[in-house]
Amino acid sequence: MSDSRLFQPYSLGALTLANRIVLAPLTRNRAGAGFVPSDLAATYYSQRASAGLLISEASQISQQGQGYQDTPGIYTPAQIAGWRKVTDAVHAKGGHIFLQLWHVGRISHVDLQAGGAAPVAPSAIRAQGKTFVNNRFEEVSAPRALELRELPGIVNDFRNAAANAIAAGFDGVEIHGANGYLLDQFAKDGANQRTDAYGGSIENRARLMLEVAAAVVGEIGAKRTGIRISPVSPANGISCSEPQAQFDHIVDGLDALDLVYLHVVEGATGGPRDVAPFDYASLRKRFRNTYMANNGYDLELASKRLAEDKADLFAFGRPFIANPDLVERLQTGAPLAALDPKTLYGGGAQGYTDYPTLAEAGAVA
Ligand code: 8OZ
Repeated sequence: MSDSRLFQPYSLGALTLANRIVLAPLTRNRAGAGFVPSDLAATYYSQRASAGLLISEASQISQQGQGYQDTPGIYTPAQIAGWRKVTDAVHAKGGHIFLQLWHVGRISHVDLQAGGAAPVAPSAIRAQGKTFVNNRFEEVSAPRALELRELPGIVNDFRNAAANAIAAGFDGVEIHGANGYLLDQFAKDGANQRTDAYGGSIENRARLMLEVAAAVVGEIGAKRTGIRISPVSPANGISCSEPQAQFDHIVDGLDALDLVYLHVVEGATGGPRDVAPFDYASLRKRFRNTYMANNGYDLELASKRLAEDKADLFAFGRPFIANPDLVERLQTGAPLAALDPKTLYGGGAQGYTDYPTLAEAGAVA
C-alpha cells in the first residue's frame, strides 16, 4: 500500500507543493550557444511540472565552475533570459522550480576553462574520473589548488548566481554540495589536504560549504535556499575518512542557517544505497526543516520512509526521464516506461521531450 500523503500538498517555506514527489536534478547536456538553456528545456521541464517541486539540472555559476560540455550556466544575461522561459513555462502549469547552483571544482577539463587553464580544487590532486567533453568521455584534467585569497570570489560567484536565479524567476536555489564537486571536495579529506582554515579539521573542511550557504541565504533568504549533499557517495572519485562526524557537523551548520531543505543522496549516487554505513536519521534529527531523500527510491520505499517519518520529500531522478507524468503513474500504479541510455547526455528532442505521457501513449496505440 502506498502512503496517500505522498500525493497530497506539502508546505515548503512559502510554497505549497502539490505533492511530495520531486524531480531530482538531472544533467542532460543540451544547452545552446553561450551555455543558454534551449527552448526545448522549457518544454522538458514544463512536461514534468506535476511534480511537487522541480530541481533544475546542475548549472555552473561561472565558466570556471563548468566541467562538462553543453551544461547551462547562470552567470550571463542571456542565460538568465533562457532560464526565464523555463520558469515561465513551469509556473504556467502551476509547478514550482529551484535551480541547482554548481561549481565542479576538479571535475573539469582544460578545454572548458578560460585560456585552457587547469581546473581548480582544494588541493592539487587529480580525481579518478571522467567528464563528457569534445563529444566523448575524457579523463578529467589535473587541477591546481585554489589560493586562500581566491575563495571569497567563489563564494561571491555562488551569491551572484543565486541572485541571477531569482531574476530568472526561480522559486529558489539548491546549492550542489554533493557528488564529488567543489564543495564536496572541500568537505572530504580524499580531495582536501589543505593546511589553512579550509582544511585539516572537520570544522575547516566544512567552512566553504557553510560560507556559501550563508552567502546565498543572505542574498535570497533561507526560505528559498536548499542544499544537496552525498555523505558517503564515491561519485567522481571522492572519499571521506569520517563521513558521519563530517556531515553531522555540516548539517548542524546548515540548520543554524535555517535552510528550507536538506537534500540527501543516500548511498552511492545512482548506485547501491548500502555502499557504506551511515546514520541518515542523525542528519534528520539535526535539521529542523524539510528532509528530502534521494537515490533508488520507488513508490514502496518512499511510502515506507514517509510512514516512518524518515523523510518529507522524495526526489526521483532517472524514472522521471522517460515518464514525464511520473506522479500520475505512481499514484495510479501504471507501468513505468524505460529510458534510452543513448540519449541521456547531449542531442536534441529525442530522448528528451518526446517521451509520452500515459494519455499520449494511449492515444497513439
Ligand atoms: C551525470 C553526468 C554529469 C553530471 C551530478 C551534475 O552527478 C551531476 C552529473 C551527473 O551531480
